[in-house]
Amino acid sequence: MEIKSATFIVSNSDYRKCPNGNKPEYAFIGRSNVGKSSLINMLTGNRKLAKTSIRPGKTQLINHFLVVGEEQRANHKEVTEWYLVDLPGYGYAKVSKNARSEWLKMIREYFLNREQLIATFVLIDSRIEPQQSDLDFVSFLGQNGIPLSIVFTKVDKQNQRETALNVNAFKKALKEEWEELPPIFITSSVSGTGRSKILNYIEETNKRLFE
Ligand SMILES: Nc1nc2c(ncn2[C@@H]2O[C@H](COP(=O)(O)OP(=O)(O)OP(=O)(O)O)[C@@H](O)[C@H]2O)c(=O)[nH]1
Ligand SMILES: [Mg+2]
Repeated sequence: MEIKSATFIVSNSDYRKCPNGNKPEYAFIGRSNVGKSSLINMLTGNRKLAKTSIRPGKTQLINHFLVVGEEQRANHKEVTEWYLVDLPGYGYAKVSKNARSEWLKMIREYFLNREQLIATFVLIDSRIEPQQSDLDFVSFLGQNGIPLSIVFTKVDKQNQRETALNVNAFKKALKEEWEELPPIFITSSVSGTGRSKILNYIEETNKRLFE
């Protein structure tokens, strides 16, 4: 997969106002500050595409970015168009209770109703042990039949052994509820770790959709 371009299209507070049409979309969700917007920038190779911040609570709406990619098929190259969708974080403690429940409602409605949603990346901070809010969100997606994969973020901030400990603890927690584990990616938006694996996964998914 080669990214030809990535462009901001629109921000919304309501899934009903998100772009029409049948382009597939891939959503990024996780606790505030986990690195969702940074990962979108890393994948598209554009540091300025999605707004990031050292302070949690930066992304407050549903943001659609249109990506034009060139993908390798059996004997030709194919240009494909799809969306990356940046979302606010869940479990962000520093906004008012009211704002938090509005965000959560907006997010849940998006996931439950958005027909163009093909797959969801649930981002988990690789530096910390399993958090209940993350396990709860994975359960919500799983119980509603929404395809997901897990993306561990910020692995540049520690050594591989520490990452492996947290990844394994999270897998163990997932296995208590699920028979089969989702795809798992290990990433750093600083070093670019995991970029080609995620883009390959999107390419493979697109291939099935566009053929
Ligand atoms: N070292 C390092 N820092 C990262 C990485 N990913 C994100 N960050 C930093 O973490 C902070 C939060 O990143 P964002 O991408 O804004 O996080 P977010 O999940 O979009 O946060 P909200 O929009 O607030 O929900 C920023 O200061 C980023 O620079 C990473 O892979 N490595
Ligand atoms: Mg963000």
